Amino acid sequence: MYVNITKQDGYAIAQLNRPEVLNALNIQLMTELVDTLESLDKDSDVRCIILTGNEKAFAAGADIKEMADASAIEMLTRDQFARWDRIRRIKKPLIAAVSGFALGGGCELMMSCDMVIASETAKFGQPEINIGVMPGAGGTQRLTRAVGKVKSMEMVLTGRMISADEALRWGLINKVVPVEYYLEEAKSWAKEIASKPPVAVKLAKEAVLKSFDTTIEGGLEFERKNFYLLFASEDQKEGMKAFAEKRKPEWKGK
Ligand code: DAK
Repeated sequence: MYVNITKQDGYAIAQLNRPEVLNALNIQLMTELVDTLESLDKDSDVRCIILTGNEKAFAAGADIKEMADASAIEMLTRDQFARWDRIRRIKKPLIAAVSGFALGGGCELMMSCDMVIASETAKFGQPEINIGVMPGAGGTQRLTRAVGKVKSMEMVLTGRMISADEALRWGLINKVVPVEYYLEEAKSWAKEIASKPPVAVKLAKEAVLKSFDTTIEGGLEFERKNFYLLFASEDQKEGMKAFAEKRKPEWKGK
């Protein structure tokens, strides 16, 4: 098994487990990962998902040895994009807890998550240029949206790694903590999100993601519809009533 799962306090942790090659993302690992995320997405005990690796590596990229001899047609028929695309459709919040290397496909996988907690030892990069290719799983698009054109160009064209502090300053990640605490910090974020009304969490995530592929007009309209829809939920009635009664709301998830 290349992905370990644990569940607690309303959230799940999916841990990449191919440490001998710094969690290089081969097809088998990606298949297991996507299947795992989809099954957690359907699991009503899980309201938030942490994706992590180990202290040395979140993931050092796609498995270079696995794709080294592939032809363009083999790459095309392996249809790896279909697998990566399924991550984009996960509806529950995904938090990446990153320590060590997050490179190439590893950095792209991290950017497919909704939030990122990193250890001080984390290193981020899109080094594909150094092996004769370029980012292939969203790197040129998601990185540019996260850090802007010039910094994205710097990372993609030089292949240089950046530190956790730089990544934080550039807006690529949410928070940096000492290496002993990165997973604990991610768990505390996951626990907090798991305590929120799940339907509102789901529709809010959907609306934020919508901003990546729509005009401001279309996005605002989408947001408004999701906002109205929440007035059909029992949790909206409960949340506003509890506020007025100065008590803690009790969410039903409907
Ligand atoms: N693939 C395969 N093996 C890898 C690997 C990788 N990406 N990264 C590390 N390893 C393996 C090493 O070969 C080594 O294995 P052995 O030699 O022990 O058998 C082991 O992990 C430990 O690595 P090192 O000995 O190199 O460890 P160091 O601490 O010295 O160096 C390093 C760490 C991260 C700087 C170095 O390993 C490194 O540069 N790794 C490669 C980083 C890289 O170039 N990553 C980008 C890969 S290209 C797509 C989706 C995604 C992608 C493409 C298409 N589609 C949807 C179609 C993504 C492409 C990529 O990510």
